[in-house]
Amino acid sequence: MTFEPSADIPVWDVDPYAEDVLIDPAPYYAELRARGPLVYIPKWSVLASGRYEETRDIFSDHSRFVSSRGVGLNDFKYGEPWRPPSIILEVDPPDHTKTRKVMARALSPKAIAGLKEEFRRTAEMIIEQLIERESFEAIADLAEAFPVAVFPKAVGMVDSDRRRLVDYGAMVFNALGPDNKFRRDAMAMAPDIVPWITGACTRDRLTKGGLGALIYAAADDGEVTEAEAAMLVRSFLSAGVDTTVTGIGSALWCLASNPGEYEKLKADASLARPCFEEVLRFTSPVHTFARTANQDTEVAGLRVAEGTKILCALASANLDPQKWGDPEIFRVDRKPVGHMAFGAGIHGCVGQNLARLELEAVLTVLAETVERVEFAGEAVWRPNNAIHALDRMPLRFIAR
Ligand code: HEM
Ligand code: OVM
Repeated sequence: MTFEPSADIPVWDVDPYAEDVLIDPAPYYAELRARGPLVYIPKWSVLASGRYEETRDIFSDHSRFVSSRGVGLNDFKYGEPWRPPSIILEVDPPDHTKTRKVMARALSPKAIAGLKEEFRRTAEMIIEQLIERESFEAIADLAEAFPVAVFPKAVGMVDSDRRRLVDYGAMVFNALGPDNKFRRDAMAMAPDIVPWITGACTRDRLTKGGLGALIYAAADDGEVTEAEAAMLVRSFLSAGVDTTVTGIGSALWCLASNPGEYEKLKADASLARPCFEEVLRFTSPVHTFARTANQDTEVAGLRVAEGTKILCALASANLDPQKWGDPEIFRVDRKPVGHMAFGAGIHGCVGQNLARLELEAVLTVLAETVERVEFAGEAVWRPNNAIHALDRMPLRFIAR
């Protein structure tokens, strides 16, 4: 759908989904913020928001800026979704309220507290082996290896498949973009991966005592149907792997790039959690989620017509100098309260406590056992329509 944007909104002939932008987005974000609170991008007939204040306002107003028309470029009102929509991410209240409650309970601090020791033991085992090696491939051997070792087990999956879990995440996030090369390449994997994912979500594929079983317990109580429970387990598998893989990869990249900041973490391992928050602010694993205006409205005094998609560049909000002092500087003790990497408002990441528990384990063990984190080759980014992630990163761990 094309439309005429309000005349006071600047028009920018840019493709936010071009490979060079996805790989190195900072210049795009800087110009997006400089051009105005909203810009119109004719290439995809959408608005984009890159400043902190407006991005936060849009995310905080779920009644005007809805998720039920999809949180990517495709407007579900007109275009067919590539899979049955998520019953938590891609819905509005009141539908959202019920499923959110069930997911929030399964991912509550209480429900996940028992995972801490296992996360720590696994981080110790993996990092111990990496210290022994001259160098290693940090994305495969740590960023992927750790979540894939702990997360499917926490969910209670009886059989895990690293490649399919990681590739499904890449698909889900690439699907939020336009029909470009990245989306098409990801979608080519669907016939292999989607049936496997769907099959992994049923009650009989999940052990007792896992997070998946907590969702099925809600089905037993009549809070959700059996089919809805399966869809919520699918949400775990959609949102719970690539995000933390990216978080770990980007944390290692931040620390290898800023040895002085790694020294601070080593001197005080209790900085593990604040360090992760700063990694999130600085790198924003999910760089963009969209909303759709469900009525004629305004943002920052600019007219926004019903049906308009707004790309909310969370990564840009997290680098906005109007909000953050020296946003281009990575500081492990910044404590960036209010960052947008987990979103904001009613859809704010329901898995954030679990993500923090994972990163706390990795960063604490790192600080306690690794003297120095060094690049052993060039770090290369992997373009994805919604995730800003490393593809490969050779590293060396020097033992403490
Ligand atoms: C929602 C980011 C980890 C499950 C979100 C949203 C963001 C986000 C930005 C908001 C979506 C929106 O407003 O449209 C991240 C990041 C993570 C992470 C950066 C790790 C570093 C996880 C994990 C899980 C998870 C580990 C599952 C265990 C979800 C779910 C939603 C969500 C189900 C939808 C919530 C709703 O719509 O109410 N996440 N996430 N996430 N996340 Fe996460
Ligand atoms: C889902 C889901 C939730 C958050 C992120 C995500 C785009 C998917 O419920 O399927 O990835």
